[in-house]
Amino acid sequence: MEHEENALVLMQAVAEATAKAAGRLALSYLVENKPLEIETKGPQDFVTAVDKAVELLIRNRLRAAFPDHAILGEEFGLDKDGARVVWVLDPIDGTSNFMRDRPSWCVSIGATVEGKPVLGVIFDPVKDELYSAALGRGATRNGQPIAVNQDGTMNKAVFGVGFTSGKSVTAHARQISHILDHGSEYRRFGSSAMMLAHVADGRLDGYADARTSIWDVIAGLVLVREAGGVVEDFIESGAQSGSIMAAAPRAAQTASLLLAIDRQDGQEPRP
Ligand code: 2AM
Ligand code: CA
Repeated sequence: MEHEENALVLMQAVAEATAKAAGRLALSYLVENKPLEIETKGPQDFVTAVDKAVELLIRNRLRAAFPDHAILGEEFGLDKDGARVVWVLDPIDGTSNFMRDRPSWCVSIGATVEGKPVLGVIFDPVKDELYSAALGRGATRNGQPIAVNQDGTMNKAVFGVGFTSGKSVTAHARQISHILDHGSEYRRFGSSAMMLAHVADGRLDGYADARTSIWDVIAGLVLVREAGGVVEDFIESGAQSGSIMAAAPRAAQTASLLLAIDRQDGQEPRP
């Protein structure tokens, strides 16, 4: 038991240092105006040479520190089957923002032990903010404890919402109508991990997204849970993608409803 805890503390320290190094590498491309070599993966879905370089940096560091662990990354996939510990990372979440030099992109590093999410580290290089959480150990931003927003007043609440090409535009419009009809506001950052980090520290009240990939959300989900929030996700089912919500307890019902609206594909359910 103590050994497990020590192992988690070590993993968290390595993940924090690695996320910072990775984020600073990515930021250096913007600061030094280096070519990004943008490729298109699909509609509104991009990858740059920086995503790949940053993922390689992270993989090399994690492999050196934990040779027995597996690594699953957005750009280079899973390196081995059957490991008890699997690192799950997105080198740049919010690539579309990154390549336009807009804020709201980050490095996201999470880990599962026997399929259960235990660790979440997100680094926002633009704001120089490091978010970190480990199962049962709370959540921090730049070393200070963070918590979800306790104010449940709907006409003060701000929800993050996600939309990915291929999902129902009608359902998305209904989600936004539902938020505005109840006096709340919405934001769409273009980075799932950043929105989750901002739910964890109370800057947002909740977040709902009908289609996410595990590397977009695992770290943020651990952060929100450890910051006292409520989450619904697909990760312990073993799936690599699905819908998620994460919210302060008093905003959780609305965030759940936003997913229900999407499931009904445009037919808003009765509250
Ligand atoms: P990315 O920047 O790593 O591509 C933006 O809508 C959010 O959705 C980002 O977190 C983005 O991650 C992610 N995203 C983009 N395309 C996606 C897809 N096809 N499936 C799931 N998530 C996607
Ligand atoms: Ca990415």
